Amino acid sequence: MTSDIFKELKTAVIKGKSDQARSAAKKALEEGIPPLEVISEGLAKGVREVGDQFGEGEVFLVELIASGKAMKAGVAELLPAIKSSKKEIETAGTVVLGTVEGDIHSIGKDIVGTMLEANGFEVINLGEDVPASAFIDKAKEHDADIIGLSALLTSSMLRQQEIIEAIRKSGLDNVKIMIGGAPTTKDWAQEIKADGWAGDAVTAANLAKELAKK
Ligand code: B12
Repeated sequence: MTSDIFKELKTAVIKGKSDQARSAAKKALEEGIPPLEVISEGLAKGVREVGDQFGEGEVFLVELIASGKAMKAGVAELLPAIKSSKKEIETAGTVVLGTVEGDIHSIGKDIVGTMLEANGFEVINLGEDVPASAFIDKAKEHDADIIGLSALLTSSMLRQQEIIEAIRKSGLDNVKIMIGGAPTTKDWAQEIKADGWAGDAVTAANLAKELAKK
């Protein structure tokens, strides 16, 4: 049953069991569940629960790390399936994507990157802890249409603001900037003068399509 597999995925992440997360993700795909649903209804529910428990001081960092690894292992099993759902043949544009300086969270950003690729974008994924200069240099080098800034820490949200200011001053006049990450909001995006915000990977791909057209 679908609810059983979602429970299995969630439990694997909560317990920090990478092998179980991987095999449950594989099983879910074999059962025909769309990969993004496997993430949102299974793996992500587990990692959020552990994140909340960590925030409340109920679990330690070592458990958060194990859950992060299990989430990443499960997602890695699903990314090829997301990518192969590629809808458009012509390139929709180029996106330079990264998690901002001071922040090493990668999972959500990588899901967004894969979803963008599935929607015809060329994605230059700069990884994590990325300074303003790297976003600017790579966007110039690849003549990017969009820069995507991910932040999962409240402290690194401020880096998003600084990086946007640096991009605006760099002469990259036509590049659009989109931001995301769990603590960010549409209001925050407006406040720091980003061109757009999205709360999940599907919305991020739709937003990117709109921004690339402008
Ligand atoms: C897994 C995890 C980790 C893993 C990360 C593994 C990895 N490779 O990414 C590890 C264990 C390494 C980790 C480390 C830390 N973490 Co942590 N972590 C989490 C956790 C539990 C889940 C994050 C996640 O992967 N979510 C699942 C994905 C799918 O969701 P997402 O990231 O939100 O992404 C989606 C959207 O936001 C959006 N999106 C994301 N990026 C982008 C970008 C763009 C451009 C767009 C448009 C959209 C978009 O689309 C994505 C897909 O749907 C969160 C809790 C939470 N609720 O977020 C804490 C959390 C973010 N971590 C926290 C903390 C404190 C830390 C540490 C500082 C702990 C420590 N003491 O060392 C360190 C960070 C060190 C650093 N300098 O960065 C706090 C932050 C608190 C705060 N107020 O800032 C949280 C909220 C936990 C908590 N409740 O306390 N963490």
